[in-house]
Amino acid sequence: MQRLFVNRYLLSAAVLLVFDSLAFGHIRIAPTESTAGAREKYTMRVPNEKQVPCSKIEGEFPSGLDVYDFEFKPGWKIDFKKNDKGKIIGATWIGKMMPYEFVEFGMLGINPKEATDLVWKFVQYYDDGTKEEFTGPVGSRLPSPVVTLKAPQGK
Ligand SMILES: [Cu+2]
Repeated sequence: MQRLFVNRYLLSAAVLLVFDSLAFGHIRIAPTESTAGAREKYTMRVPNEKQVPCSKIEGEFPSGLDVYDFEFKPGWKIDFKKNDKGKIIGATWIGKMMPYEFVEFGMLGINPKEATDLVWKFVQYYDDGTKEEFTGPVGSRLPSPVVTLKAPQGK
């Protein structure tokens, strides 16, 4: 009986880990592959992973990516962050996402001309004062979303 309980516990912990890292967990960017120099629509998927509302997401965009337009989401306000040349380098989304909800935010961008990796950084803020920083390397607990840019075909 004891043994059965332990095994079940381990199994569900393992299942949770797999689901968190593959299916539902974490802020993600899609697509994960695109073409250097191309225009692309990126979608940021933000799940609420806690039992309290989430009300703010801060994003820092990959260097070289030119994000020029944002999807309108009712109930959410977007503050842009610009550098001293007026280029948008990040944004903050402010709204309300309840437990068991997720929100997707679209962005239009122009990829850099070099075939490189686009590394996004996000910080998700919860109403209990906690935050999750998706700024780690690939394979870490809270990884930065990465988009791989391929060279255009025929070049
Ligand atoms: Cu997660």
